[in-house]
Amino acid sequence: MKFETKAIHVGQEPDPATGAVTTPIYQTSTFVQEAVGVHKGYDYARVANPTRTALQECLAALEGAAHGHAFSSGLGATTTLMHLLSPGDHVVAVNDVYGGVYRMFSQVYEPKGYRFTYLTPDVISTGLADHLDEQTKLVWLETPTNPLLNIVDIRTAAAAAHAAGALVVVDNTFATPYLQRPLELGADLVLHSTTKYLGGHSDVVGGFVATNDDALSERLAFLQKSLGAVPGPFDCWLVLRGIKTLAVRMDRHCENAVAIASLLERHPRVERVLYPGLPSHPGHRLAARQMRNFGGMVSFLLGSEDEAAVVVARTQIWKLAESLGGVESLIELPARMTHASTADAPFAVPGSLIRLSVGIESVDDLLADLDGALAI
Ligand code: P1T
Repeated sequence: MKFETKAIHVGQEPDPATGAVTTPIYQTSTFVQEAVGVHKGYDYARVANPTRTALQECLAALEGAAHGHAFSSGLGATTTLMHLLSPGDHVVAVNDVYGGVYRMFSQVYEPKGYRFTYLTPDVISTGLADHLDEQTKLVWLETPTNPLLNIVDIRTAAAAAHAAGALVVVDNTFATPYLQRPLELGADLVLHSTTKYLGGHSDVVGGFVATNDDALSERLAFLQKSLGAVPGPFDCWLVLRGIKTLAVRMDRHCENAVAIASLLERHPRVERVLYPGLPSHPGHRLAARQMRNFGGMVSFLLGSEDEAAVVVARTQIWKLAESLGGVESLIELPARMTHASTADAPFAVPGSLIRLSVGIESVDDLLADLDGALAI
């Protein structure tokens, strides 16, 4: 079965009780038992819920994974993964991770005795082995990265990590499984903020982890029910509905993004455009190898932070907001918004950086609005 068909059908057989074509929202916290321990596979909704099961099966299939676990948010998924580790363990992470992940690592886990090393995407892609030690349990990758759109070589990094006995997690939020499948490239775990492209409509917060490793999946199911960062049935249903149109949405996000990136690259006020689909991007060839297309996120640098702050407040169609991956176009200033928590890090994002989440509106309207905001 091809990707588009799986997205619509896997885990979503018509409801056996009623014939409902669309997976019902099983809005229930508990399930009746015929006798103690005798039930239809569900006893309490923190442990499992049929709407969540449908989402987990569908999204796992899209990632080419045997197992999937849904969480209350991307950070809920991250917290749960961190419980695979213990104080004293060492994590190597790409240095431009999402600001919220950096905040969790540096302000929650580091004070508890976990060790973190942050490496540039280039070092991770070419010289990771030199930075791993006996305590290194996890290599945390994001590719493309948020917000600098750097590309990390998943296959090379996974080989180095595995040689040192470390697990590899890829946060696949920016690419989605339609554009990139990290497990096929050697990753052990794939993580998503389903809040973004998977939900696709900026109306839900959720997270997800997939793996092909039976033992890891068993541990994650245990952690999912024991830590309790689970999504509600309606949230699962919203993500499941979003996923059905993922392929067509991503095609349009990519098509619009390349047009926007090309306009920005020609614009005299723009100092630099960061989009892996541009041949000028240092990760372009690698992205072309490990991704189907280059995604809907574009970042660019203006001359100063003040100029950037003016531009993001001037667009009409592009809404000034955090988050990404919805049908509507968003614009933001990472240094003061999504990535403010990296301000003290050596790899703080430049103040003059503007990040775009390119939506699926008419590209002509998007180009005109952005061009207008950039006019002096
Ligand atoms: O917001 P939440 O669902 O908890 O997901 C966190 C997260 C994890 N990974 C990546 C790559 C992300 O981009 C995010 C959330 N990011 C934003 C809110 C943002 O605007 O970048």
